[in-house]
Amino acid sequence: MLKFYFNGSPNPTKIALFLEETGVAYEPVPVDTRLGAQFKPDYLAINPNGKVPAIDDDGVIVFDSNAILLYLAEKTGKFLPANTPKARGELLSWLMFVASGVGPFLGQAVHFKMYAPEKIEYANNRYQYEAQRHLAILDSRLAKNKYMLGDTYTIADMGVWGWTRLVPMVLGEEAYAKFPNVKRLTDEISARPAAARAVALKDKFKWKTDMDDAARDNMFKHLKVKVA
Ligand SMILES: N[C@@H](CCC(=O)N[C@@H](CS)C(=O)NCC(=O)O)C(=O)O
Repeated sequence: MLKFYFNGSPNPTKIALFLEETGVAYEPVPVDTRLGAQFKPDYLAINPNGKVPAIDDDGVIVFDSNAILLYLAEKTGKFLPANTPKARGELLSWLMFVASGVGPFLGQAVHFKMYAPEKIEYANNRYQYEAQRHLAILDSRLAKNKYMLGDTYTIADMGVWGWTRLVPMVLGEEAYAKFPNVKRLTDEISARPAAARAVALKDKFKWKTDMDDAARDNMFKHLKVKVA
């Protein structure tokens, strides 16, 4: 059975959504990153990047969330756009935009806002600005299209939802007002039963909740290593 290595953070939750939407049988395997489980040799053999998510699909290993979405969509034939060069070009473009832009910039925005040991105004402003710039691009796309690729709900929307459901945490409670189309899509997906199950998956397991020194040592290794 497909093993799904995950925690409750945005990138794994996209995959949980796909698995729940399709009903693909899977075994959830918790990886508690605050305890450092992502650096255990057995897990690094699956994902050398030491992050979640990853899957082991009967010996086929895939890591990086949007690669997993694409792999599973192609394998099952589900949640893909029309099989045309134009639609595939759009699919790849938006999946990569989310993987290389939306995820990293929103992730760093959270880091500098909530976790950096010093408040660095320059870094905070840069990442908040870039997070908003990426969301504005999604918003203008969604002003013209019901879903990221037109009229059909696809893995591109799942990739977006993984991050956009956390907009209030990243940018503040009032931020959705600036991105009404992003909010519309996010709310629509969040209302789906599969999304509720995807978000609730983490609650079936026990996790380290404290962001204490031990958790920081595991998650922010640069704190103890001077490279620059
Ligand atoms: N590009 C990767 C990024 C994965 C990633 O950053 N995962 C985070 C959770 S959303 C993580 O594992 N953080 C734990 C850590 O950095 O130690 C993907 O899209 O899967």
